[in-house]
Amino acid sequence: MDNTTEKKKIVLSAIQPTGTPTLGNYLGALKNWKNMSKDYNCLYAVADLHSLTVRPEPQDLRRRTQEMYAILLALGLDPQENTVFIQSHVPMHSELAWILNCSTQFGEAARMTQFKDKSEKHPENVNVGLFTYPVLMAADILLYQADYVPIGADQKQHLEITRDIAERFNNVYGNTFKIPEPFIGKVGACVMSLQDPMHKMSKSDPNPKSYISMLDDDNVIVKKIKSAVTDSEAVVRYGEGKDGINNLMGIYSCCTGKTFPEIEKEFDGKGYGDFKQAVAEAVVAELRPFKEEYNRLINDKAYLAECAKLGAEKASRIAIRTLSKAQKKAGLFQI
Ligand code: ATP
Ligand code: LTN
Repeated sequence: MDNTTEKKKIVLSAIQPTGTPTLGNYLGALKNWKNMSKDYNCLYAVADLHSLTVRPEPQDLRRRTQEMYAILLALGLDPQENTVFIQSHVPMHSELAWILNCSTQFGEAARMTQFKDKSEKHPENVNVGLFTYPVLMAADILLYQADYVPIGADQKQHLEITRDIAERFNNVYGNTFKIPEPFIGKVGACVMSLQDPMHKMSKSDPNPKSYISMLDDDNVIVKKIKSAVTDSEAVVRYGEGKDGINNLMGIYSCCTGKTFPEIEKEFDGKGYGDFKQAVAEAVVAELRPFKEEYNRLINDKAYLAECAKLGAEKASRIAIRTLSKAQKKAGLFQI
């Protein structure tokens, strides 16, 4: 590590291998990961342990973890410059999570909206992992003394509990963890479903027309955007009651860099047909280089394994330092 790398602020984020990421994951999180990779010392993980909470088929989990790893590299992340790894390859995550469990109150974990939503949606499998999910996430972040955590707006509450857990541990045992800040991009913070723009676009939505997958073919992207729910006003402007158009404007803005007033001007006097065509073309152009790189990488399993090994080694070197510090502070007898 040279001096410049050492001085850079630390960024950590992770994504679960629960399916191909959507345009929402991309604009809300992954695009920022790539943008931050030049200016910060970045660590990015595939959160495979987190996804065990939804009990995936073992062969699906294995395949999806590899696919998600290839997706991260296909964003243009350099595995030498950045640390790109698979969470379960660094055992310190689970070890620190246990210690942090003991600094987390039952009541504060029970207040997490994601826990409440997921247990309501899947009453047949409300496992304890789902409950302590944010504590494992706190371990992911605190192990690397991260300064910033790029996430979509839906993960903000988990960042807040991470900060609370870290502050509590620091107060009880002495300064151990850096208190991380969330990094939430403005426009892509929450991309909404194309079919129900009151709800976020989600890769686990049963209706595939509601989301654009990052690996959808160009013609599928065009079709999905053309059938996106809008309103009957037929004027491209940002406003109340225009959730569908607001969402498409957000997507278009993220892909082209144009501001909302610029977009309104561009489509002044034009209908939704023209607007949707332009949004579709912008999304297709945005995802094309990524898709090409992904198709190349997914066929090179040896290269992926080599990068994952390097990532795990680099991550472990940092993680072991913080874990030992926390163990020592908490009074675990060390030899
Ligand atoms: P699932 O639908 O399987 O629960 P998800 O699509 O919400 O998953 P995650 O793996 O939980 O995706 O999230 C990965 C990252 O993408 C997180 O930082 C999250 O905040 C962000 N993200 C997820 N959905 C959106 C969205 N619709 N808009 C913006 N960001 C999003
Ligand atoms: N819970 C996050 C994924 C995640 C994460 C993290 C994000 C796991 N560990 C650490 C940021 C930092 C999610 O579902 N989006």
